[in-house]
Amino acid sequence: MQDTLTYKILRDHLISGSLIPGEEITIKINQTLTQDSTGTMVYLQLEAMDVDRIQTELSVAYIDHNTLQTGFENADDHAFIKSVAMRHGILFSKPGNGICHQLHLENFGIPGKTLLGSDSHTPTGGGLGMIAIGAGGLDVALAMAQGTYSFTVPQVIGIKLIGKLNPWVSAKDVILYILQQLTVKGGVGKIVEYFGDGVNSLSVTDRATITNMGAELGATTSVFPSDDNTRAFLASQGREQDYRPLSADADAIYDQVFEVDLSTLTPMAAMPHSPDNVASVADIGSIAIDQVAIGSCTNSSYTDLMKVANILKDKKVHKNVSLVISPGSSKILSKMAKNGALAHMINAGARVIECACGPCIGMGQSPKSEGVSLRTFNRNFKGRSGTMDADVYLVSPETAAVSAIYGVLTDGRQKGLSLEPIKDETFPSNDHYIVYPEGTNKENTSVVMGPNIKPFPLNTPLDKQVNGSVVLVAGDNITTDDIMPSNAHLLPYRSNIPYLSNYCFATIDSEFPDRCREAGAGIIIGGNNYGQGSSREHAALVPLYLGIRFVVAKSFARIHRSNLINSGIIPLIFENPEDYKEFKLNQKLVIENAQVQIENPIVLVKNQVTGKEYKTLTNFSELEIDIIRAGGKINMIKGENA
Ligand code: MIC
Ligand code: SF4
Repeated sequence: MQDTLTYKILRDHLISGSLIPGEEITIKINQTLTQDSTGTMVYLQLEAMDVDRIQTELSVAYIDHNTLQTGFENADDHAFIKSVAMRHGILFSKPGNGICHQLHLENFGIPGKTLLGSDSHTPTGGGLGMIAIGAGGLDVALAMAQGTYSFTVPQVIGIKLIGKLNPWVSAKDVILYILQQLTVKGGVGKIVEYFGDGVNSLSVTDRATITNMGAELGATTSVFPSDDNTRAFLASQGREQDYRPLSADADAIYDQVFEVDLSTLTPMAAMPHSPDNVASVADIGSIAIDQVAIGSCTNSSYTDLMKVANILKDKKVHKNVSLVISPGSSKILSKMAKNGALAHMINAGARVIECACGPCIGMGQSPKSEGVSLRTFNRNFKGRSGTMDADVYLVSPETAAVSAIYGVLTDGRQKGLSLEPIKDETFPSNDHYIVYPEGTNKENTSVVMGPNIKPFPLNTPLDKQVNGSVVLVAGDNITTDDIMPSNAHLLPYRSNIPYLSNYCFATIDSEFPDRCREAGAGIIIGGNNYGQGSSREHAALVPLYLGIRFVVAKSFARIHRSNLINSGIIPLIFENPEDYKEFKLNQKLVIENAQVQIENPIVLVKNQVTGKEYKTLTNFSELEIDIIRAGGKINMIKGENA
């Protein structure tokens, strides 16, 4: 058949459409996951859909982002999510259990199954041979309600791994190298599939580090074969029965092939402020550091943290460095408490914090002013750490740990330290953090709503004429952290769009919200890869609340484009990217005859003063046209059910 693994799994789940790149397909979704910072919107939307029981085989609501609880807001959100989970048959993972992606890998992921998650790093599940896709909350709510997901068939990039990694070089360096080569837009419209002999040398958690950060390539997802290492991982979690071998056909045809010789890689770092701004640690040199943060869904596995503990054993964290460690799961923390690894960390002078996202999303541990922080995380966008002028470098756990000892960015290979091999372990199952919805249902459980939970905004059906003023001209690679910043102050308001609207684009243009209010109807002009990063649909719902009608950009990131469409905001692409230069603040633009134009491959955007028309590309599927016409997906569903 010459089939890629990607197409084999997609074909197994295909409900409608053809597996041809660019075509829209609908697939069956076996599992979903949500986390709390996107979860409140998901569950408000699920309630709005008026379903009884979910249609997936398994759905889990994790609490891992907003665990600081500086006021009642986070705890109210947790109670709300739990109440909806119990009503619909969804498992609830309590705060403290760990980070959703690590937990899903350990407890629920199954090779060959599909997973849709309201978090952009859902592709972590690809390390187990799943097709695991990140999506906006509304798409995940729909997947729970209907058991399906529709999307455009991506191309498949085959990354052939050969050779074996050398000591002090690890999975993080592999994906940093790939990011250096392919950039943060290199994976847009693509699925990245790994194959070749080098795959065998990587454990499931190594693979999961790589698929996790495939999100930073902009890829729809990334996937590894399921093999003996997969069986061993599942067995270590007491789930060997979930194993099934999976791989591409030997003569599989990829749309593009890229080879990486693992034996040639060296320790790498992504420099401020983008995950693709990558250089080797040796080339960057021994810059002084103030903070080291180890953890996040990228690098908080048992093996990663054991490597860190072994490096720290009998050593001392440098006097100028604050070392923070957040383990990925309660199982990992419990194991390290038993085997003494935790003591090595504490004795070295580390600050061990809760099993949660924590500093990765700016929930505490912000570096000092102009501080330099080395992090094992996946994103180093400006300001994401909570300190606008901090410099964040992304590195592997090995590089982070050895650098914490020396106080400067350090290539571990040059220090003559030996690395102890990590013994395989088994993990006794502990589901004491999981609340099962047994015995509960819609009739006997009510929704618990705290005062900070406000209704989400709804658009109106597409007008004949869509007009507004340009309220922002943004550059390339605008992230969803730019559009709707997240930090310890703002995350408690993820269920309160009116409050969040005061901070939209706050780090780029503090006058943006007022300008939108004054304009009444606004238009955003964007550069390349507009909306990269997180899956937060707040980056569409907040602009909707502020009156944004359409966005014209050179190109869009996948999840954000879908979130805009789901909110009824029209994403248009410049046919001629040079036109971008002609747009200025406060220009009045219009799409005339919008209801008809929207069906065409080209929509004309007219400057109302000069009369000049600009050609923009739509690339909309039939479903997307219907959603935009209805003024968003919820309106479309309501219309269908009326
Ligand atoms: C992130 O890493 O940016 C987040 C926070 O996990 C987001 C989700 C969110 O914004 O709540 C993501 O990656 O989708
Ligand atoms: Fe959490 Fe960070 Fe992973 Fe997002 S990237 S899910 S904030 S650990």
